[in-house]
Amino acid sequence: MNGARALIETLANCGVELCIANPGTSEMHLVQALDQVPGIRSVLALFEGVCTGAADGYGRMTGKPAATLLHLGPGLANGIANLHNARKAATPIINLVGNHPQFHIGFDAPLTSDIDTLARNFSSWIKSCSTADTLARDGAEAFTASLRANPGSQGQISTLILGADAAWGDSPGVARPNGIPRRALVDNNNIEEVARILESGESCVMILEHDGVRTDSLEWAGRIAAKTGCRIMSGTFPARVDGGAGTVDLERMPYFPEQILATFASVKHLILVGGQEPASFFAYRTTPSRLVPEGCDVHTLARTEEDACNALEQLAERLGATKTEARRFAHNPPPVPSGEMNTRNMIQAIAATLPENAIVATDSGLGNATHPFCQTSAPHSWLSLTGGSIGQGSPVSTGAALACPDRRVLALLGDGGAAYTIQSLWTQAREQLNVTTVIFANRKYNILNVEYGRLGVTDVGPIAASLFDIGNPDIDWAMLAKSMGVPSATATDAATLAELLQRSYSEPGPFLIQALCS
Ligand SMILES: Cc1ncc(C[n+]2csc(CCOP(=O)(O)OP(=O)(O)O)c2C)c(N)n1
Repeated sequence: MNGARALIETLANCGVELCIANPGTSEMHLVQALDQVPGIRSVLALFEGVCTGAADGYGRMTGKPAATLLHLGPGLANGIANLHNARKAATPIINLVGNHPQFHIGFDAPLTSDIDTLARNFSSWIKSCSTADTLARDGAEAFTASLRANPGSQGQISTLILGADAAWGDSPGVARPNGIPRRALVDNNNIEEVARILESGESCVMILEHDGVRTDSLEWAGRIAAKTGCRIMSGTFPARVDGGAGTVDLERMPYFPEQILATFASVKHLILVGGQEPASFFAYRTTPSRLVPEGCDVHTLARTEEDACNALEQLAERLGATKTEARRFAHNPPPVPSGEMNTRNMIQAIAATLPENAIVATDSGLGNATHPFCQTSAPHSWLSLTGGSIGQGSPVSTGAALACPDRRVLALLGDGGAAYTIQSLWTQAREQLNVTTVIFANRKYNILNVEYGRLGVTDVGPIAASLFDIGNPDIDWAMLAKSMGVPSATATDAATLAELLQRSYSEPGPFLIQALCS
């Protein structure tokens, strides 16, 4: 058995079920092993940003790492933007990056580069000196490391950079899987301190992120909120939150810093559960980076890497809230709209038709603004753009559909963001994935116009205007989708948008709707 075969068999034994690949010559032995080892589904993506974003979507839905297979430094570099988003989401991923053997590197052949430096940016675990002897064991370590929660936004991405000689050399055999790492339990003093604050009667907001916004965590948080009167809120862009009718009523932090400061204006205590202090997405001259108002105290119930769910359960017990009824979202979807394609109507069409148990992936564009309006629609999982690097929504929807073939996935994409990773459609067609993609085709980078205005600029010059405009030529998204094997249609009014959404939900396979809007 060679190193590649031992590695792939080890990963399969650990529980890896999916490899999203864009291979090259240095990965040929890994490709051969994928051919030989049953249990790992191999899926081709035509751009590495799709591989890494799809691994992110898969990991958010299953809690398990998918493997990516990437071609040396340049292949990895193409995938980094979505690995950045995945790091912020704390998604488990294992990157397998091929490399030249050590003896070849000194010749500075064309694809030679410093892969470790690239990997350092987003990886919580890196190994680049494997031999055929160690490769299988290193794979088992990479798997374990991807399941270990880390502080702050270090993420859970393992990157195994393997020389071709480690892959083709003789291996001592398959390695045994390690145990699964557990999150650390929070200190009892934290729970007591937070309980006293919640009992003080002063205005409190609990901010729930990562482990703190999981469905079981929300159940405890909802009971605590009902018992004590505190507010519960997710961050602005949670990696995954399961919401909709019947789920615990949860607020969401707004986007702009002045909105966040206004939200917390009369709050005396912010309680962090699974995340960090609120910070402004961008720096501005007139607003602070730290979004905690004067006189508001910050307390940590559980840090990112700690067991937030257990901490909330203990807190609920301490407060006598385990049997309290949480407040829940009612089922009250809006009616199907008619009329022009304005923001309100498009949001309403999506909320009115959202199918039961859908997974919604958002990027730039209108998707995120749709979230609050879908909370009284059918239950769903919502996957946000976690790291601000646009071009994530379509790959994430692809990975979510690979993870959950029985659920409809809805990708809500701005046309600017969609253009980064539109190759996802081809993988969706080839694998016949149940993804409905809506592209809000306003032919512009609208948010950049908004941000430009926030600088106080009233006169948008011709160069600035051309840098925020993505018309001329207009991309025909419906035609582009068809060319990649995805059926499509165009909506120019809200009733048609709703009708196309419903049609796509009733038929298997992918579908794309070009929503023409201004
Ligand atoms: C990788 C990356 N490049 C550039 C940006 C800057 N950026 C933020 S939003 C945006 C345009 C989004 O346009 P679109 O998707 O059409 O949505 P709209 O703002 O029009 O609603 C750009 C270029 C970014 N966030 N990430």
